Amino acid sequence: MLGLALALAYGGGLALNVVHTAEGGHERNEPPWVLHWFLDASLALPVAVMAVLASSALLRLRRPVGADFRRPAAAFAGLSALTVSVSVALSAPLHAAAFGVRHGGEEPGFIAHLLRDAALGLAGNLPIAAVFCSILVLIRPRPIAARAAPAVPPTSRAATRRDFLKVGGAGMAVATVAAGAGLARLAEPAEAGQVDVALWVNQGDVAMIDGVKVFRWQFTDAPGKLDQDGRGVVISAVAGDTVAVAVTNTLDEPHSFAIDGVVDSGPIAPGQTARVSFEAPAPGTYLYRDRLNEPANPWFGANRLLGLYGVLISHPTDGKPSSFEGRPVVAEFVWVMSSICPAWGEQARANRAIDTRTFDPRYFTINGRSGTRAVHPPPLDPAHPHLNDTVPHGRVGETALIRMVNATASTHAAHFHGNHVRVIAVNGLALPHGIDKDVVLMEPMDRKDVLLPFEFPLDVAAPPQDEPWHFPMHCHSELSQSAGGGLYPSGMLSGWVIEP
Ligand SMILES: [Cu+2]
Repeated sequence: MLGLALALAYGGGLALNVVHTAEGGHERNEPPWVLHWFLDASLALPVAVMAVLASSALLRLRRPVGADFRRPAAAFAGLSALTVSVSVALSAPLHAAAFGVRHGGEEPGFIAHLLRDAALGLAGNLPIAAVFCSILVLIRPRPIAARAAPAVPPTSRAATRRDFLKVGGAGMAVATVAAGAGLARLAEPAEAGQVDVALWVNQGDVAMIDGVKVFRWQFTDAPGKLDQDGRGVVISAVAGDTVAVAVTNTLDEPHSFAIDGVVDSGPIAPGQTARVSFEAPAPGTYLYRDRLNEPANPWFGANRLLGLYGVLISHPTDGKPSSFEGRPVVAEFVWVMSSICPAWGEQARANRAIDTRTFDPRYFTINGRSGTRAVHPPPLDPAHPHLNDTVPHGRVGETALIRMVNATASTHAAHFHGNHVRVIAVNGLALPHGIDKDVVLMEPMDRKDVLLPFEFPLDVAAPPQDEPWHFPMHCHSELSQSAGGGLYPSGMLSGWVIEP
């Protein structure tokens, strides 16, 4: 805006100065021509800046959501040229009085003089503004107008400097068991029906980022299987579906399968299979877990902390989880936060009772991966799409949904750099208008659904056209930051990417 004001003040000033000189106008102690132009234009600059700012404010109020940037730019150019011309012409009598201006010919009347100067200024300013704003459009062709004037005003918008980004997520096929499913696109709405799930309670060593193998328990989707990425099996259903789960306990001690307020298998003896059936609850994100070895406060349930947890997604019946200011969510991600304690793993390996006083998690993971393993996940493999499920990515104009679930016993705080996310559900409670946050607090066992809009921060003046932009996401919890000693090698770290 300062650039445009400069161009208009000095360019338009040139036009006026040329005409006044040509008709033989004079001031007392007139300086040389070029210097005169420069001085007059500099005097006009504050007026021009105010006029350009006023034009901008005027347009911002009326800028339609979703409009292309070219129209606002053209309107801005035209209006700025007009307001600057009129303001400078209005200030001319002041200028004339101060510097003793004499026109060469007959002195025109005030109104005639004003109109003439404004018209002259406009003739010079319009082409300048047109060129200036064409350059603006050329270097920034993305539709920034869509960032303004949300249909539903978020509570924190007025207070935030940055605009809001959409969140993308790993899409689950609706009404299927998405065992480790990753970045699928959202499925079409499905009929309510039956979802059959088979789970096995297994155990074994899981490799950490530093090569250390930690003994873990897991719900997996095949006998004898162990998921190295440790997110657990994601059960995906549509609200109202009948979900039938068969849980086989292959271990030497009882385990259970439970979702608070929905289902509880009770203890499943070693070698036994329990069959439970329940109606998929209201749309949202749920944590299932082994509820055994759990004190009164379920945060510290030992069997869950040893790895026996997973996520149930209940999709809305219309298949549309939400939208971000009218822009539909195109992908979903599931982030399961877990804390991994090698000491507890050894006690479980030795079939000893867990000594809860020895809980000392050395790894904090998202979908089983910590540190740079989650920031730079393995290349997307069609056979294992979940291997890229920690880094939401999408194009400008797209929105993604991240379903965050905290399976740890500690509070975590996911800080999204680059933009805000909109929290649309907290522990099953839908927030109709959402709450915009750049740090999402996750208490133990919390489930929060957030929308991430893929939009550049407003302070990125000219986003690159042909390369992806990466923004970090990191956990602010000190436990996670310094886990295992050091800075984040074993902590929760991730990111998101705007693709070209
Ligand atoms: Cu931060």
